[in-house]
Amino acid sequence: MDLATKPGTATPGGDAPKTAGDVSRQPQEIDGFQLVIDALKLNGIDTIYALPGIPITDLTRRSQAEGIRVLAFRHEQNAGYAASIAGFLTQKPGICLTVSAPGFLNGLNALAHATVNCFPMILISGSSEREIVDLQQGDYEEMDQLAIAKPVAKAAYRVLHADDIGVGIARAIRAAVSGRPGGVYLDLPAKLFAQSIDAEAGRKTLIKVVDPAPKQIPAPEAVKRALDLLKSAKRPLIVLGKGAAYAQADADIKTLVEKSGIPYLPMSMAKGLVPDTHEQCASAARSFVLPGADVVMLIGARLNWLLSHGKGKTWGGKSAKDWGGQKFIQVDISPQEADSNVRIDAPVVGDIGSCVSALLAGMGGSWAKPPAEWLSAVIEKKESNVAKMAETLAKNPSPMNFHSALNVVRDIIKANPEAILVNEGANALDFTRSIVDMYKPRKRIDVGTWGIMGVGMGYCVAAAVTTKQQVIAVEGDSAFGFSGMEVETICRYNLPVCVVVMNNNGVYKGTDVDPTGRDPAPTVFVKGARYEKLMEAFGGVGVVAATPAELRSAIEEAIRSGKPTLINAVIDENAGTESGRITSLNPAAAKKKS
Ligand code: ADP
Ligand code: TZD
Ligand code: MG
Repeated sequence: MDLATKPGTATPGGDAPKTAGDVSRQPQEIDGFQLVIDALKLNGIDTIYALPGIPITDLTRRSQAEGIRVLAFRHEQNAGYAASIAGFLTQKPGICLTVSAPGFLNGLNALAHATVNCFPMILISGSSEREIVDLQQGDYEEMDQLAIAKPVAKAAYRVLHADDIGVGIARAIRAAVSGRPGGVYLDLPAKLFAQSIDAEAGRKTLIKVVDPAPKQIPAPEAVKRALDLLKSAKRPLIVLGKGAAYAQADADIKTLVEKSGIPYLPMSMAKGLVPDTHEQCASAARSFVLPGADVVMLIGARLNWLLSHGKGKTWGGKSAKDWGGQKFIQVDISPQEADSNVRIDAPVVGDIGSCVSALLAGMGGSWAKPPAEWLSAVIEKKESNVAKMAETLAKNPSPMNFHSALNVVRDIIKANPEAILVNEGANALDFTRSIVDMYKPRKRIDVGTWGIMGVGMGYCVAAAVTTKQQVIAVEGDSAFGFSGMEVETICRYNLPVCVVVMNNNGVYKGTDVDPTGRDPAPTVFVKGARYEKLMEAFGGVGVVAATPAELRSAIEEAIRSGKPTLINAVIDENAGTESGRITSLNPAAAKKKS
């Protein structure tokens, strides 16, 4: 089918000829709206996460009329997070569409999030009139959006002429998905949408991007260097990061892990890339394998704060700045990543699919497993920690705590391994990550590199739409508040999303008080809040669950019915700890240490 102007498809607001008589007398024209839609469709973009308004309302309408799925949100930040995670899940850039200045700024947070997390996303924002913006004459929603987006985007472009739309969209797609993926900003001024050019000539300006994320083959000597180092290891460890999950090289990664026999540690969003229940999984022995390992192979994981920068006590160093003495292999698409925190002895630069298959080829048929003492020490540590956790999980305290509630979620995910688990909060995040095993790749999506609150409902929408699977969101009550209004969006599109709000009456805990007695403490909320009524308000199912049994039957029913459901899981308000697992990052704790 011809993707550019089709007779009879022009909608009000476009500049296409109105009658057959016009068509015979005038050359056919195509407007900016249509060129944007055609360029997106030509490149396989089938979904847009949006919030309409001047100047992009007609772009949302006409995109929908042309078969693109347009999901309209209640706040651009949530549309943006949805687009970012759609990029992670599909390897296609997730598109977020917003209005100018305030809408753009609301979407900007997600653009930065996409860049920081290496997710491919394009934020497309309408903008006001250039001449007025540049002279700062006070236009409607005036803002120099391109300049503001640049520092947080991987790339940022503005298109001023309709015949540049094809190039603008092609560049945005390439920048988002090639190399290290990231967030791209595309500025489309209001005037552009109304510009009309000759349809025939306009169509010729569109570009179908060929090979948008080209393979990057690692150098043979880099692969050999890495394998030689791995071979020499007495206590090797593999760390899988979300870059490895993104790469969709699932079978080869599992083969690499199994062929090498090396214990592996999945980062949060890499859980399930190889099942958490695999005998080589060392998650339950994390604090043993990190300082204990002598050679560590990082696959799509950065040595940032989440891995204590590769040094300090976590890695067996004597103090916070000391290196632990490990040698590192780093498999990553970014040639600049190596040596960012500690020395990387064997960088392997390339896309993970190509790197892992080259490593596998280099390993050949007879690869010696790591020394038995190391493997048995890891297993021993792991078994004792798993046994301790099992004891805690078996308890059934009243009121319910994080463990007894998450024991239920753990069983449910085991029985429904295809379900997507969305997770945010502090304790609600940390406990879920350590208690709920994942069995399949890209099934766990969470707060990511920044530990950001607010991704929850946007992620739920995008996960349901792109995967068509059941979504289960485990949300701290604070975390949920950041995007809670999108339960209307979930109901409107009737998505199979079950939100479990871990309601402990506040941020970390619900027990703080204002010492002056005037106000509620900054960390606490209305006690006994009825979050489930929010879902009921829009026609979804709301349930209060005060016991693990109630929680279990409510989630099972949500999965059975596929209906939008919100379960208010009443958790002991004393149960959490300050900042969950990252208490040590609080300035007061850091002060005590120094
Ligand atoms: P985690 O938080 O799980 O540790 P990070 O976000 O820190 O993961 O690291 C992801 C890494 O993966 C980034 O350094 C990024 O460059 C890399 N990466 C992303 N996609 C690919 C890919 N297709 N091939 C190789 N490396 C990739
Ligand atoms: N704002 C944003 C955008 N991100 C953040 N991470 C924070 C604020 C600070 N913050 C955390 O790091 S966790 C958290 C906040 C506000 C909420 C924790 O409360 P919760 O979870 O109810 O979601 P628990 O289970 O009560 O710990
Ligand atoms: Mg809470």
